[in-house]
Amino acid sequence: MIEKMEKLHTLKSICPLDCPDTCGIVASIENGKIVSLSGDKDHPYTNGFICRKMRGYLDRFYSPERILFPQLRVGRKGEGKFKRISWQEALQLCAERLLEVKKEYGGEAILPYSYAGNMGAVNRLAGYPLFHKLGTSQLEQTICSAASGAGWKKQCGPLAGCPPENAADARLIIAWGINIKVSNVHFWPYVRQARKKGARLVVIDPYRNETAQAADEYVQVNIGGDTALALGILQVLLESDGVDNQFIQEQTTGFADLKAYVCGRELAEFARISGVSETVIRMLAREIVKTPKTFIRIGVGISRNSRGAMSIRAISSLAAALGLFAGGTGRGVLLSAGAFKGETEILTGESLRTESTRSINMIHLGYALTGMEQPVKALVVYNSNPASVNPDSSSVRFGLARDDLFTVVHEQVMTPTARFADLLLPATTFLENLDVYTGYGHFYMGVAKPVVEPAGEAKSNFDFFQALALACGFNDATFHETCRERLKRYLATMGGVPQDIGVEEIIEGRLVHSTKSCASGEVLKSSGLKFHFSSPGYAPEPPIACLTDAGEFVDPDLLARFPLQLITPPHPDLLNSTFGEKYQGECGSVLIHPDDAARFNVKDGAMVIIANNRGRSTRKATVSQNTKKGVLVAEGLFWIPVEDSSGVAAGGINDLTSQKLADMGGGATFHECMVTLIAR
Ligand SMILES: Nc1nc2c(c(=O)[nH]1)N[C@H]1C(S)=C(S)[C@@H](COP(=O)(O)OP(=O)(O)OC[C@H]3O[C@@H](n4cnc5c(=O)[nH]c(N)nc54)[C@H](O)[C@@H]3O)O[C@H]1N2
Ligand SMILES: Nc1nc2c(c(=O)[nH]1)N[C@H]1C(S)=C(S)[C@@H](COP(=O)(O)OP(=O)(O)OC[C@H]3O[C@@H](n4cnc5c(=O)[nH]c(N)nc54)[C@H](O)[C@@H]3O)O[C@H]1N2
Ligand code: SF4
Ligand SMILES: [Mo]
Repeated sequence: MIEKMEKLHTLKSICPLDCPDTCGIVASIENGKIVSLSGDKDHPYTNGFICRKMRGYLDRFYSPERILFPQLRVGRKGEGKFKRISWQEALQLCAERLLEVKKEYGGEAILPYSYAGNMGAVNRLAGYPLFHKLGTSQLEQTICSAASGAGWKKQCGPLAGCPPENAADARLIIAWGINIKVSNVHFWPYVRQARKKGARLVVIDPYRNETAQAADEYVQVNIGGDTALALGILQVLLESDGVDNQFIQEQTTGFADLKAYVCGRELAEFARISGVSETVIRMLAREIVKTPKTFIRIGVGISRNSRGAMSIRAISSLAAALGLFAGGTGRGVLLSAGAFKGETEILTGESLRTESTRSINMIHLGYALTGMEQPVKALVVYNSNPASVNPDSSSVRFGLARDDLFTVVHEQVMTPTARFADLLLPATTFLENLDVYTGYGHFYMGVAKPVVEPAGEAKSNFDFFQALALACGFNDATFHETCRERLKRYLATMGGVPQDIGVEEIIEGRLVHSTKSCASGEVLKSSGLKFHFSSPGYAPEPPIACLTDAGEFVDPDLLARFPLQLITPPHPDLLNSTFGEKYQGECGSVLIHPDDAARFNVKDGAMVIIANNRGRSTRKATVSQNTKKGVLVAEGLFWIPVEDSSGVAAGGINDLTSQKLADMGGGATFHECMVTLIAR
């Protein structure tokens, strides 16, 4: 026993996943093996607990699915058959092929593809310097928050959100398009504390999600109907002088334009478009007026439709009319923290680029690999699993199956994308890496060091791309620096860090709280920043938050064939498609309203095909009043079943979603998808 105790020790780390909570994690290590992961008690926001996904992370870390060595494809594309090769061979082959493609077709024929599998700033962007040097096509990283970010920026400029901790003293918390109990679990304790003191939680969402089920009040809104709802509430507030006139006068511009628009329309129109009755809109406005301590937590999912950025613009305008940007006890509005910003050039090496090349929106990967002029000939994927997470994913698979495409995948486990690799390379996890992690749902930042040696021959993104750059014959200083050197250079430029905290201290594990949050009105005042209700810009973007068109939902050709709307929000046990390896063969369920189930002759618990003009996907039917008539809800990006139990080949849920873009920022429209049901 004593011997065992001596061998057990703990080391701190930080969760690398794309989750607003960015938790402090404690790894317990025994004889060189990690035996458990738990929440860091010293991290004020994590407060000692982590979600069940990450408590189970070691299953992934030590999984037989883990990729441990470089491998070369021997089977058909997508078959997933490989033979082991050495890193030296792999790097040489990779460098040769990329340089050949560049020589024959130009740098634009190479597409680097990455997203947020690893949120560490250095590793996330580690491929950029090499690809700038190579002069490849550039990737617009839009798949998650591009539309919401653009909408926020249009109204709020560089204003940060308010600290989530403020919510603990709120009397009214509004979860607007965010499933807190699933995708932001560390916000929930603040909700609980506030409710103990008498606060009410209102959830505004198209379906009664887990958070709505635990709320005091659930408001069922149409998908994309949030602008109408926010403006409807604002109209009622204006009628009863329920806005914060002092804040509007002192710290905003352009309110008169918005006021004229809102007061010039009928409440009935806002009710019809939002799907929320006039009575409920009035009730919400009354509740807000009587509780100045209101905190609005806005999700990102709300922006994944043709009116998505506008929804963010309208809700933030409502929040500004209420003066919530001034923060203060129990008050606030939070979409994304925006707490820290360093000089990205240090991470991306953009100045290495000597030729200007095309940009490809990552949402259009399927198109880029199939129909686009000037075809992509080499694809390098890291930090992402596009065969599962991209919209219209059958077009992605179709592209990945091309014999004339050279595909490199740097991955931790054998994902649906990895199966299509020509060259498959092993990636480390956060437990084997050095990096800095900044939260986007809170205002903390910290550095995590490796807690164990890399498994097998796995390399971090940083080490892989440094080695590949040298194999390509590039000799710039940046390709010779160590991860620690790059991290140090980056941290030295980080805005939001209090002046008395040094870089070495941060690298040694000091957790930093940002100086940038709108914690109180003083921060807003001292920064000299203002909220702009009317923000002139390029046409066709309207200067104020206003009603706009509903995209696919009003396309008569589609409505005639595919009468149901589908949304595909997160699942509690998956992080986008990460952890899919644990649920292979499972296709997940779909919520169907009883009236729709009756119409399409679907029985509860039966397998059902969801289909549209882009593809089809099989799920298990859950007939329930938790969604409304006409709206299907399929949680989770389960991996593509190669073949389901009855032998029907079908894709993942993203075979149904669209590559078309949201209203701003080039963001995705995952939650705007017309489908039909086929009973089986
Ligand atoms: N467990 C788990 N946690 C996650 C993730 C995960 O996959 N699993 N993903 C992570 C990532 S990358 C992100 S970006 C965040 C995303 O998390 P969120 O910001 O919460 O966004 P979504 O989950 O897409 O959607 C949240 C809610 O918005 C609702 N919604 C959809 N359309 C509309 C609309 O038009 N109006 C309104 N009012 N609501 C709408 C959905 O029904 C859903 O309940 O979560 C992160 N956390
Ligand atoms: N239908 C629908 N589709 C969606 C969404 C939705 O709500 N509905 N959500 C969208 C959103 S919000 C997002 S953010 C995207 C997410 O898209 P992705 O960022 O692709 O997310 P993941 O599915 O988590 O895949 C990340 C992959 O990176 C790998 N990885 C992790 N760490 C490392 C590393 O250090 N190095 C390398 N090389 N690989 C690593 C993981 O093993 C994993 O396979 O999906 C989007 N897709
Ligand atoms: S996924 Fe989110 S909640 Fe879970 S440990 Fe990571 S940061 Fe925390
Ligand atoms: Mo995301």
